[in-house]
Amino acid sequence: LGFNKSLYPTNDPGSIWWVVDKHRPLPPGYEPSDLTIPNIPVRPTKTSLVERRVSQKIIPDLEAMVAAAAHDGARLQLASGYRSYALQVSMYKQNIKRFGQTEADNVSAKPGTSEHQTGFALDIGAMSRECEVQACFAGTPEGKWLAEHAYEYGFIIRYPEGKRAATGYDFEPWHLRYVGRDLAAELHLTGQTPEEFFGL
Ligand code: DAL
Ligand code: ZN
Repeated sequence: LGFNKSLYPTNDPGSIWWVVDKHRPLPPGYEPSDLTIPNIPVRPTKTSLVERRVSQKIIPDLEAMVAAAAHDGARLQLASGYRSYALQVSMYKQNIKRFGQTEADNVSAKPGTSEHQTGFALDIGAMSRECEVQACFAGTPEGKWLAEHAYEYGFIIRYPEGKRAATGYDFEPWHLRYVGRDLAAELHLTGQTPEEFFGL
């Protein structure tokens, strides 16, 4: 029995298989209609609640994942969920200031092309704050747990190491994208990005 690659559309807002990247921007002004704050630990921050919301579609599996991780001693925190177009504008500008245009484009999405705007992506931190938003997060207990188990809850490490040609971005072991359990398992098994798997 083969995997049905056309079960959900990859080009429709709201589809859990919606692929958003540098070549596939969101519709102008897109905002998910079902943004909700999940019941999981959040990274203490001065920023508004906006960042803590995600699409309701991912919440049951997100809460189950964080609980399972805690059971295994990995203390996950939500660092950043949904990001509006306007918020991405300020983050992208900050990154250009800090890193310059070329490097900023390897780590940060141009407004209107960020997966965070879909409501299906989130950045995870560890309660210890160790290696926050750095590649070395992959070596923390939380980073290792995610690499091993996130797919069981429908999440993929969206920007894997060495896949910049396919994804457009450097390794981000903290950035998860919800695609549902079936596709996440398939991508985990094949080691492919959504772009590679769907031939986009
Ligand atoms: N850091 C990811 C690529 C974003 O800005 O959406
Ligand atoms: Zn992210």
